[in-house]
Amino acid sequence: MQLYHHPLSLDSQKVRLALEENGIDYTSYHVNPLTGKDMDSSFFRMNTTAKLPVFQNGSHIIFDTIDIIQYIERIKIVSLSIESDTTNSREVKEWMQKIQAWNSKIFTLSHIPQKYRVFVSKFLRRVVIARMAEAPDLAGDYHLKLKDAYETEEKLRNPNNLKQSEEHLVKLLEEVEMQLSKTTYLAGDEFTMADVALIPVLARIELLDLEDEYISSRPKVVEYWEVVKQRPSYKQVIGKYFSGWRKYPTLLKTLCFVSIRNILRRY
Ligand SMILES: N[C@@H](CCC(=O)N[C@@H](CS)C(=O)NCC(=O)O)C(=O)O
Repeated sequence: MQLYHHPLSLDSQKVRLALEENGIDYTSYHVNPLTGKDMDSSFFRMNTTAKLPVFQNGSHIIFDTIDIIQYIERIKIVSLSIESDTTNSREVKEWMQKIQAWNSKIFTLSHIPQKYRVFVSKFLRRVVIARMAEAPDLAGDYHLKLKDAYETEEKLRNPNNLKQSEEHLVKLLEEVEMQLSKTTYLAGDEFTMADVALIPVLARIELLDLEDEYISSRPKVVEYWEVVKQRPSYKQVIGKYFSGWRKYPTLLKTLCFVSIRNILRRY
């Protein structure tokens, strides 16, 4: 089994947490979207949305995050010949869908200093144009990615889009706070894939230094966040890259790569 992912991608983090929690071995391929690796024709041919993550098991390729997580759970159930626990699977799925409905893109990009954002997005547009020249048969799909990039820039110019995303996140966190006042974890007193979907959202808030606004005012979420951060899966998937000072070398590495490529005009 292969997973194409990146530590910075929220949906990749969800899938990697699911793999770690279920003890599933897989071959890991890092595809850094900030350096345009997702635009390499070898990857893009398989996945013309260029979105991460992509999970592959033989000829079976899955692009949807929830589908991948459910597939991973099924692998575990089959490989251990255990009874499928359906007692709270409806709640788990509902929570996963609710969390998945919040799109982190505008929220994240809006909280990155504009000079870095503009610098990286200009670089990425040049990467797409260079790849298009290398693989003309994929030009139509590369064009869609360029269009998408311009539309995102446009959305970022309208403050209503950020406002909507913030309101959506607040509503989600309020529901989570209410749930956590009744149960230890999101879908009951056991850790489930619903928690796997939520953890990267909290990690994104922390990465952007927005805990005071979104986490600290919600005591149950604060308590929960401290508990789940102790899990080996969190440390492996997120903590290793983003805990405290660690986020600086992780982000700096990408920025250096982009700067050097820009100076050399190598896209
Ligand atoms: N197919 C995925 C979408 C995954 C997705 O949106 N991934 C983000 C990273 S977390 C991405 O790759 N974005 C790049 C882009 O929007 O161009 C799903 O709905 O589960």
